[in-house]
Amino acid sequence: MKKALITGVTGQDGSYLSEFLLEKGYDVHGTIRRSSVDFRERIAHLEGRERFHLHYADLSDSMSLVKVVSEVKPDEIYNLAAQSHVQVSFDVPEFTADVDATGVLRVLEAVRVCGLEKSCRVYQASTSELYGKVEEVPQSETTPFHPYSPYAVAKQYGFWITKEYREAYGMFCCSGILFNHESERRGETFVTRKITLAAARIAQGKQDKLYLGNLSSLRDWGYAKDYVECMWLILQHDKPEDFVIATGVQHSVREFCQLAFHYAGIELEFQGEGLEEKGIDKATGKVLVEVSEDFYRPTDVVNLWGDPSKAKKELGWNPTKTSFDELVRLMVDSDMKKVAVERAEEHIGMNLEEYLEKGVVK
Ligand code: NAP
Ligand code: F7E
Repeated sequence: MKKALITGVTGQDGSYLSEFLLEKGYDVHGTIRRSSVDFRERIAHLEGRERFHLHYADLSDSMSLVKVVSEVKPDEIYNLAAQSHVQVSFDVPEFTADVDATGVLRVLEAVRVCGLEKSCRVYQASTSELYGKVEEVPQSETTPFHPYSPYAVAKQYGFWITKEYREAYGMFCCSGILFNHESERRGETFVTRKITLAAARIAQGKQDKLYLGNLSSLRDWGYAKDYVECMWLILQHDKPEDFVIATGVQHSVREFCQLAFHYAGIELEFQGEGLEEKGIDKATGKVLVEVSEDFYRPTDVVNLWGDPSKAKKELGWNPTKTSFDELVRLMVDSDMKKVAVERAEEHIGMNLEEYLEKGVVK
């Protein structure tokens, strides 16, 4: 039975990867951080399973990493842990560098200190943010990097140190250069989830308006569940190499917003430009989306579009398993249910007849 160690197991990708590897028969070990509140929602359904184990470790604490690597002796490590929010990285740049840059070095060194450099394969969660102020469209493995945020600069170190350990020590360590991938489990402050949750709340009368930043920003959005398969494929490949993982299809934040509201039953029309642009409900004329400077970044990456040809050809991966429309729909459906449950809970004092009569749950 193969053993995998996942750092960042409580995150969006960590939870899907755990499910994927358990399904493949792996013994799955994940690292978690101590927190005053419980952030294990995404993996709660896996806790207690025979082949699923949790360990405390932090990417800023090398000893904790050495300890977990020496205890588990994994065949594969998936280093997913990171301060992953680009806008937040402008507020906490030093912390971001410690975790997203030096943290990668700590994981690689832990493997060496434990004498596992010949047996343990390492996947590094790299990012399309490395292309930043893009120098080529679409972006592939040969496109030059131009990181454009403290997050991207830290991740660029992670990318290069992974390559360095591969070349210097012959380790099987690779980076997946993943473009944005989303899901029902996406953190609520990333733009897609912020939109689908707001669309669901507005449609059910729980929110009046949604404030966003740059509506013209372009992204190549895929489904996280499809992308974790690729992380695994990269480590099963016959040679250690880096891969771009993307759908090859690009949309704007505005388009995402329009489609999400459509699936929530509201047809939006955008009028105006820049800070004055507004998303208006065609049926009622009400302004539901406004632009706020608060969500603009000092430097923003505005044109990400990936070329997944290499992953398609060499890993046999299908980049369009879940289409953009399907992704938006499944996120909206999930948030419509979540909001309906929240509303039902608020009415918990009601008797069932009254409850159904008032149409609380549709
Ligand atoms: P996420 O939901 O934000 O999860 C990040 C995980 O890292 C969480 O489990 C978090 O733990 C953990 N973590 C944060 N700081 C840590 C530290 N100091 N020590 C140990 N663990 C720490 O991110 P995601 O979307 O799943 O992304 C996974 C990885 O892929 C990240 O490295 C991200 O930068 C990268 N990536 C993501 C995308 C994307 O579109 N999702 C694209 C390209 C690359 P807590 O739960 O305790 O906070
Ligand atoms: O922003 C614009 C924003 O925060 C996408 C991380 O997983 O993917 C993610 O980083 C775009 C940006 O993701 C709002 O300016 C407009 O241009 O959803 P996001 P991100 O920055 O692309 C990459 C690949 C990673 O590696 C990261 O870990 O949307 N935008 N209005 C907004 N963004 C947010 N968050 N909130 C807004 O209100």
